[in-house]
This record gives sequence, structure tokens and C-alpha cells, in this order.
Amino acid sequence: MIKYILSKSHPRYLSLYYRDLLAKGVRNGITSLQGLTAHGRGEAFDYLIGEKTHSFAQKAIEAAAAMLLLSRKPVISVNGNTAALVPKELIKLAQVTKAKLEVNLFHSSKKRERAIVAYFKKCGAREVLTPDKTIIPNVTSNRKHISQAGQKTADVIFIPLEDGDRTEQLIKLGKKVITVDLNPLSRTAQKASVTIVDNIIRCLPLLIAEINKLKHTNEKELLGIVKKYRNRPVINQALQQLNRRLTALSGK
Ligand code: PTJ
Repeated sequence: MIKYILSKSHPRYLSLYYRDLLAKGVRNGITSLQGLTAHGRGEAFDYLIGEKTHSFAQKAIEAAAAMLLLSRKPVISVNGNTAALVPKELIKLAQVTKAKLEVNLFHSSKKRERAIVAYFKKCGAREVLTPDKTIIPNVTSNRKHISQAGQKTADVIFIPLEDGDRTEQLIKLGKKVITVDLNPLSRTAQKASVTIVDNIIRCLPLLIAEINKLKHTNEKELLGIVKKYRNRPVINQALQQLNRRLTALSGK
């Protein structure tokens, strides 16, 4: 292990801190090596949007909060990156929405699944589901392996940090999918019911706060928020933000 001093006064302190969390995740058997490169992709988009939560993300967060509060059976899908970066926040989100946590891995490994479950339990989770023999049809990757008690019977599934074909198929099965992805062009971002284009680190505390704000709102009003929400314009606003920022930075 390479040792270095991470000073809080370093201008990229937070970025270095979260990279270290992921490297630790790899060492502890939670995060895949490929997870490090996936994080780099996210970081690049974060740089481009200006490393802040924009109004298009806030709009999506409000819709996601209402959708989760209306859900009869929400499930939170966990991979090796989210497990390393935001375990406590995901547990909190599961508590405030009464959702089940379910491990779903692209680079699937029973050993890593067990390590993630053990880590979540250490962080305070009571139950974490893992795939059984249930499968999502027409999904080509390992992400097709799900659990009967979780994703199979869920109505709303929270799937952060994933560029894949699972979302499209889950939606074909009549489920709603909420994602968090800094890349508005990922397949999951494009196909989800609600796409929060923001860093998972910034987004989860905001989502939890929004749920706490809306938790006493009546069903009719929550339905109104969900019905009014349109995901395509929100994705387009994220793309326009990238365009605007690059145009401004290039001095045009
Ligand atoms: O643990 P596993 O085996 O399931 O693997 C997890 C990764 C993330 C490696 C795997 O799911 C994967 O390859 O991911 P993708 O398909 O590259 O998609 C990850 C998406 O998350 C990309 O579109 C990134 O832009 C985005 N992303 C990465 N870090 C963040 C992020 N979005 C929000 N916040 C981040 N911190």
C-alpha cells in the first residue's frame, strides 16, 4: 500500500478522499478494480458540470422523493462503488423509505457479494438481499441475477451508478427506475423514469432531506409531483449545462 499525506487544505481534497475510499473498497474486497475506472468516468463528468448540484438535479430529486414515498415496495440496488462510497447514506435512505437493500453486481462474485453484505451490516443495515435463482429476462450481463423478495416484486427500484441494459428491461416489466449518474448519456440515465444527474455523494443527503420534507404530504399531492415530472427535459438540461459550461470556459 502506498502511503501519502492527504491534507484537508489540498485543493482537490474531497476528490482524493473519495478515490481513497474506493481504493480501500478494492482492498477490502467490496469494490471491483473496474469500479475505479467507472469512478473516473463519473469524476470527468463532475468536472464538466462544475462539481455542484444544479436545478435539473433538484427537480429530479423532488420527483424521486415523491416516487419513493408513493412506492409500496421500493428496492435500493447496491454495487461495489456505492457500497464503498455511501453505505451509511444508502442505509438511511432505506430507513426513510422502508426500502429493501439488494446487492446487484456487474462483475459478479459470491465472495464480493458476501463482503458487501457484511460491510452493510457493520454499517448498521439489518437485512441485505442477494440474488437467488430469479432472473430479469433479456438482460445480457450478470445484473440479470436478482432476488424474488427484492427487485422481482418491487414497484420502484433505485439504481445509482450504472450504465447498462437492466433499467430498460425493468421498465418493460412495469417498474419505475430512479438513477443517479453524472453521465446523462449512459444507457441507464437515458432509460430511467427519473435521472438525477449529480454526484451520488452530494445527491443522497439532498434526497433524504427531500423525503423528510415531503413525508407528511398527502398522496394526491405526491402523485401530482410525479405526474408533472418529465425526465427527458431534465436530461436535456443536463446536456445543455455541459454545453454552456464548455462554451463559457472556451471563451466563446
Ligand atoms: O460492483 P460492480 O461489479 O457492479 O461494478 C460497479 C461498476 C460501477 C464498476 C459497474 O456498474 C460499471 O461498470 O459501471 P458503469 O457501467 O461504468 O456505470 C457507472 C456509471 O456511474 C457511469 O455512467 C459513471 O458516469 C457514473 N458514476 C461514476 N461515479 C459516480 C457516477 N455517477 C454519480 N456519482 C458518482 N460518484
